[in-house]
Amino acid sequence: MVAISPYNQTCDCEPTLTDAQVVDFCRNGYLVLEGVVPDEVNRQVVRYLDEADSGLAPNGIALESWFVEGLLKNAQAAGAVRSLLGANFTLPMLIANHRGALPCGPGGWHRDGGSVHTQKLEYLQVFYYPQDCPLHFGPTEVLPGSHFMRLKASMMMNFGQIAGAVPVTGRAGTIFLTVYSIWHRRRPATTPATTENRFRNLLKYNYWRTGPPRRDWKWQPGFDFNQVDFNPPNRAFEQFQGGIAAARMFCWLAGLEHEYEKRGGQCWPICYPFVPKGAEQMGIPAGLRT
Ligand SMILES: O=C(O)CCC(=O)C(=O)O
Ligand SMILES: [Fe+2]
Repeated sequence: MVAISPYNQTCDCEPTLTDAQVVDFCRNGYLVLEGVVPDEVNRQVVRYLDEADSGLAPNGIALESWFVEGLLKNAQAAGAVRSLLGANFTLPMLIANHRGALPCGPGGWHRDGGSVHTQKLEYLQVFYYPQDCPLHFGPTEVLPGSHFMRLKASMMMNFGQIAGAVPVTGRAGTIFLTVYSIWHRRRPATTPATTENRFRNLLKYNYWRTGPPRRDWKWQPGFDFNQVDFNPPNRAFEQFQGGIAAARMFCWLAGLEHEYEKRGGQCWPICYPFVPKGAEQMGIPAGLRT
């Protein structure tokens, strides 16, 4: 073991997300990178969680160089984090494991403690499955677009199946990035325990930004922000409100917050289906004009 604690360490790499992918992250509140961690690392993680620390906070795993390189600095995950949080983001310090013995009942809908509702994306909450997590293993379920929806936790807990919710299934090595305040819950795991698989493990950790936001991900030349749908897919919002909130987050990320002005009514970004190609919506920030 090499002691290279990532505490307070920063990381930089090339951004991998395009304008369209950053828009999608703002609308949905999450992004899935399926099976991006190599099997060898996944197996090492499971071994660590079975043999070295089976608790809820296996922070010591972040002292392992194979974990830092294979997971925390994983090329695809770090490229996405770099796109959303900018250069020199901090590596996670706290590692949580939502480890459930199989089979297992569902969790209740919630957003995690300490959430604030804001257009600012100062940090990301990232989840990782070291084993395959199909539906019967009880994946985490998220409600796309819910990172902007306000509701008291005590009310949210009462919901059962919500139309438009998405179980994030994935094969071993799947990482998904979320806006911290997204509504989520654990799906029931119906599969019985086997000698090989007695638990479903789910690691969770945060990356933080260290600099002001700028549009320094992968630009798509000619990308027309007048023609973009910012609305979350589930339409659970009052009409247009989800899209307005997502566009506001996008502007903040692009460093254009001072240019974002929602004057109300038929103003950017809500007119996209009706705007003729080449025309500009009222109120589109100058920095996003074609
Ligand atoms: O176990 C799950 O799938 C959900 C976990 C959860 O709620 C959390 O990590 O905050
Ligand atoms: Fe949670």
